[in-house]
Amino acid sequence: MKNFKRTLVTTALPYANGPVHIGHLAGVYVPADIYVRYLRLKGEDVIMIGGSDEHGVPITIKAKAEGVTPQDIVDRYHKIIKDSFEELGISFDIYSRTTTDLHSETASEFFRRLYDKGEFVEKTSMQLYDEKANQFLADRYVTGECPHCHNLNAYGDQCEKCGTSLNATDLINPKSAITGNTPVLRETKHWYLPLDKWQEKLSHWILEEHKEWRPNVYGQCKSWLDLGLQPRAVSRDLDWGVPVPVEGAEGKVLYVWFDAPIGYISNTKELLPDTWEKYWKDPETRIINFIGKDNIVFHCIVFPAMLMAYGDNYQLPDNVPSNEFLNLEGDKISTSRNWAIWLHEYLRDLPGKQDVLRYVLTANAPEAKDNDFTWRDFQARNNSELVAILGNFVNRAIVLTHKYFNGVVPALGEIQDIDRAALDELATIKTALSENLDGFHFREALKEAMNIARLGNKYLQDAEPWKVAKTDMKRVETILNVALQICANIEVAFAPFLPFMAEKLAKILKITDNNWDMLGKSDIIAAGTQLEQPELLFEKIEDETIQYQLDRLERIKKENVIKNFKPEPVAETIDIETFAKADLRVGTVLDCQKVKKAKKLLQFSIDDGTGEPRTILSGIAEHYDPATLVGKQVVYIANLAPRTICGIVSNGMILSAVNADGSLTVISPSAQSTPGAKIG
Ligand code: B3M
Ligand code: ZN
Repeated sequence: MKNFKRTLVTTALPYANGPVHIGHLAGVYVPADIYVRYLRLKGEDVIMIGGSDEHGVPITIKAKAEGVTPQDIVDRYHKIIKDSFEELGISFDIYSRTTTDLHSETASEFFRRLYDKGEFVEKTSMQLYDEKANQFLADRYVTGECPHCHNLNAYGDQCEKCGTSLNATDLINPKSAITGNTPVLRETKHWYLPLDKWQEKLSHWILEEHKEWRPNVYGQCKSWLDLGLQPRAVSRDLDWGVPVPVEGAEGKVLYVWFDAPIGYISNTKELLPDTWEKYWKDPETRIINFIGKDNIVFHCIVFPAMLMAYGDNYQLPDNVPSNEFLNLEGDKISTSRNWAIWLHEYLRDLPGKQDVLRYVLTANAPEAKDNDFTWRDFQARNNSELVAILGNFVNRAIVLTHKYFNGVVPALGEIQDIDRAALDELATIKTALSENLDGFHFREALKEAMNIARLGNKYLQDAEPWKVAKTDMKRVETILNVALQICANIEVAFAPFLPFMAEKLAKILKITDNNWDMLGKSDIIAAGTQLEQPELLFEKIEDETIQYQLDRLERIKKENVIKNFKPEPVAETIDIETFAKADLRVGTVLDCQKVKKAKKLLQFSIDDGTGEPRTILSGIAEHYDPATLVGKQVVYIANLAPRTICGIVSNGMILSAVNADGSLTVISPSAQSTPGAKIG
């Protein structure tokens, strides 16, 4: 591997149009933070750059919908995102935003230089224009019929029903989302970055020089390159963003995907006004972009092309670790359907459990394929791994030291095979752990760290200090010294993954100067050190806590069904005579029972005013407790031909509404009516 002097880690800038959720965390921020903490422990020169992406059309749409300004929206979410990252221990050196003056200047200058160098091509095209709102319509602002599946509510950039990506001009019957008007086509001028010009360089750089990139990243790049790169527009007709710094470009801003990656540069400048350039322009800097899989093309193709066009020694990323997607309880995470676990809500509902989330998201990280987060798995990993393996071992070692030696670390005496084996194993684990971290295999790395705790448990189980204590206290000294060195190894190994636990443990073990070199060693804590009192590192998560979260998701699912309910199309038109043939009546329920051996059927006995009870069977047993229906009034079809079901003759049909979620509601008159009264 090439030798680098320093590392610049960037993390995708989340859009400030909503809070961040576990999918973002698992995909980008938790792995990036683990990596950066690891390099810091190794004493390397590393900075971690983050920030909110505050431009783009979705922010303006949200602002319009709420009747506030786009700035109001981004102020709100930037704060929520920044605070929640901090609380989760994502250790950015800077978390800034793209609405700063510094960013505007940086992005403007970047565009202007490319413009002056003749790196853009100017093109005019026809775009949809809303004459009532007096503006061009971004693709998202247009809805209409999908030309492929004829979904009537497709967006101008994509049909969410069939998944096809579209141009707004493809839509049948387009409508402006701002005014509802039918837009017209108008000519507009934009600047395009000719990616085709960079095709060869990009192909060589990625396909030849970066075969080590994750297969998902490499594969996506390859298929883009194989298709042949096309010029891409880098400006938009919009009033929210960095204005295009060219005369005659009024009403035009930089496309959000042009300015957002420049945000990495602006934020580095903001952090290090005097020395930022060495992180971007020195070939001895290694640049790593942590991103989600939907951002691959922008980071591996578009932004590198921008950097090459700019020149001035800007360096390209050395690696672009991108994860696949994390699903939630079997369904795709979706902001619009509120199908997510929002970080700020997690922190509110499960206070003090930052490390549990970090652990579960890493253990389940969607590194090679999409993965699923479930609350049951979250609980199981906490209870049977963090509590039962890690917490339990550390606690036993420290409690025994207090019990036998008043918390003073005993000396290592004569070493036996079992001690040697355990200590040797630590060095082996260190190698595997470091290799996995260097290769961005965080799941595997975490498993290796956990192996130290497993090793500790096994060691105590085999060495049995509680038994040996009856005969040989000298031997107990050695056993506990070894056990405590294993605890100290846990402290170092987990520091990148579970920083809150590591800090607590360091306090108890009196480790003040943490570094990766200590890992694998068997003399981290000196004999004679007075330990602090033990403290539980993790606590069991009870069923109620999990049930509360599952109930929340269940509620959201129901709300979504109702929100997305589309009434069935109205049936074929009939005339009044046809309708009048159906004899609808009101009746009072005299009795109602389940029909034996028929899961769905209830048997009603109805007072229909004739003095003779009428029997009607109805398939609503799964929706009603029959006892609750007795005494109620219902509406039934009185002249339906009798039918025999399960040996019972049914004389009519009771009317029910079929609701969005499939439940049935029996129809009743709004006030007491006469049994047998005709409806019409
Ligand atoms: N805001 C897209 C996203 O959050 C975009 C990333 C920008 S990284 C420069 O998925
Ligand atoms: Zn479609």
